[in-house]
Amino acid sequence: MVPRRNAPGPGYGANPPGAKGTRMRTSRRVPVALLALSVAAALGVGVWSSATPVKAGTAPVTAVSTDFEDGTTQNWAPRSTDETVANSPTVAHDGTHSLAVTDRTESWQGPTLDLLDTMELGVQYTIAAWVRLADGDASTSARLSVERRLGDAVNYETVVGDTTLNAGSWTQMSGTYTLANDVDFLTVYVETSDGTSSFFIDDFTMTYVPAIPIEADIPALKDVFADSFPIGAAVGRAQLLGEHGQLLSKHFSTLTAGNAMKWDATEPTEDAFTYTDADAIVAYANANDIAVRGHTLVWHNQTPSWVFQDASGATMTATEENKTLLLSRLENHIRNVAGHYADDIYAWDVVNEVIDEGQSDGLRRSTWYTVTGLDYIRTAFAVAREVAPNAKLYINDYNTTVAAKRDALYDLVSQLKSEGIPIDGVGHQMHGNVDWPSAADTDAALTKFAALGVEQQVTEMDISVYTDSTSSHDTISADLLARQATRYQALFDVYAAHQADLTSVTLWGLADDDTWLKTFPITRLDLPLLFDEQLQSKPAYWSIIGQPSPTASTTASASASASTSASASASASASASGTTACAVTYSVAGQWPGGFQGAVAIGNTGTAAINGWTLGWTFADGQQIAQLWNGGFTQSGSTVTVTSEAWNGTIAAGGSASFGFLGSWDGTNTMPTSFTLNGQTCSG
Ligand code: 9MR
Repeated sequence: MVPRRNAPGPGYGANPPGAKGTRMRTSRRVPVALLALSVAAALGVGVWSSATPVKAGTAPVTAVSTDFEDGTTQNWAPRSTDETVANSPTVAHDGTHSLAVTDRTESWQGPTLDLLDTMELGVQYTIAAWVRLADGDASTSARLSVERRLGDAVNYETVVGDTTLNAGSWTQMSGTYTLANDVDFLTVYVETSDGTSSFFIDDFTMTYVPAIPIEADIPALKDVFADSFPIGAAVGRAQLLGEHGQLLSKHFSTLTAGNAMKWDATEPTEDAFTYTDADAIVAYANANDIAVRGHTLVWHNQTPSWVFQDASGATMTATEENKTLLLSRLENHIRNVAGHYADDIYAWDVVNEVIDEGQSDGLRRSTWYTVTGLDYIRTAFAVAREVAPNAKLYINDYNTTVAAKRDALYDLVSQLKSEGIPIDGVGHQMHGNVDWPSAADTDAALTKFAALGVEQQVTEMDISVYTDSTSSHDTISADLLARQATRYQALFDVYAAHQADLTSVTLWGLADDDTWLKTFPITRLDLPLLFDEQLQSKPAYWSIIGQPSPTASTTASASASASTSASASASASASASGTTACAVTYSVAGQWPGGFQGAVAIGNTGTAAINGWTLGWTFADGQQIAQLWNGGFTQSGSTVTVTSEAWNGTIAAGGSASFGFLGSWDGTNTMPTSFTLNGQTCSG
């Protein structure tokens, strides 16, 4: 695949390392925990999955660590009966031992570790290992993957793509993985890309950062934009689980399957259709009243190679016979996939990225085009309309803010519409960055297509923090996040001005913990979405809903309460001057040796709104709060004072506000039962 770029912006084109390949998908079986979470999400109820660790916080927790210093293989085993896996004192990354794999006869052979009882569903793990070739072996590359099975269905998922190993030195391989499918077999393994060199691994770790609950009290995006357009996110199965699922159902009224409906996922081999992940996503959407965009029926990427092979297995050339074969495969694919989801999908990206403004006719020279001309587009729309008559049919592309690109797309859509091809809408992907595109160019794109009488959608929006393809930061500064917020706001202002033409705006991802921009155009830290890696709201979120980001006010309220903490806490515990109508629910959401997570809801049982709140209580057993969300807090001795944030200070009569925290305990963890609200005892 040839990376391409004709304009500023992050750019993309090739499959990034770690992308899911054309592997077989499992048959569908929704685990009980997932069903429980879906139902809970549908009800808007926060629950802890039994499969999810109940701890929360920001420090990584080690789930597995093997350093081989005890002289054993620490449960690592060979993948086959050929190779030998043994503890070795020959070399070590740290200490004196490592694990050696020798006698390999195939490149896929290597050391493997059973994770079935260790890895939890829906938790994002960082998996890392140090790998080294035997002395004297020529440089080669290795990759680290997960093999998961359910019954007879086997999947191989790359966690760390091909990584060069140099003779005589250790290389760290590190990547993230979230188990999103039910399994009855689960292992991690290391193999080489080719060849059969012996190699060593050492200091393998599998860690995770415990989830923080989502912010339950911040405005839901789907409510904020209810009068403008549905708002969506692109997701995979991992985004349906736990806190991710809660975030998705709280904020979004439409979703797109980021990969699960593409050709490589739905028809990996000819006429064998698999919908495991896509069906799970659609079921979640239906259970949570979220509309589904279909993405995508025809693309030049993520299409298995068999599609473009002629009857003899050779790559297709432009002959009449091949054109007939390719169009019949296309028709069969769309008949099945769009037909399968005829009642579930309200809009399909029928064709994706067919424009190349560098060509004199503006048409991408994909195999689709070179073998069939424009007929693949005509066929795709005609068949989609026939089998999914209720779906809006879209042509989707990136860089429509670039004049030459949008003009080429406009000309194509005009021509096809004049031929009677059923194109209902134009999708603007809107992959941008902190400086690009401008509001003026975005306005020009939406204005141009309004004149064509088609619907429009923003289909894949994200805002990279980088403006080039080479920079890389270890941390992203607050300034950069503020610049990102400004860009988001500028573009959403344009969308709002065009809301009559726009039938949805979709972000290309749910939160910064999972975005294609972490591996494209290079592997680097990128944070392009509205929610951060812990699923908490970013300045970009606050900018598009038109409210000040509480990041600043959190600090302000924390320092303000710090300066008054002595008197505030005294009044909370000792000098409550009366009673006020409120009911506080305090619960321990999870507890483990030394730590716990608390959840507090303040109910206003009076008849007037509470405008700004300060809640106080006293811990009986020396518990200490370490971190608190949806409020500012101080703790003086055993007395705790929590103050509202800008966005959750008002509690309407009959309404409630809630916050959560992480704390430490020792011996006993008695829950407080009496509280003060704004200096008065909570009663009622
Ligand atoms: O988000 C998708 C990513 O996980 C895949 O690895 C990638 C590879 O083709 O495709 C990504 O989604 C693309 C979308 O389907 C079409 N427009 C560009 C998106 C980002 O590459």
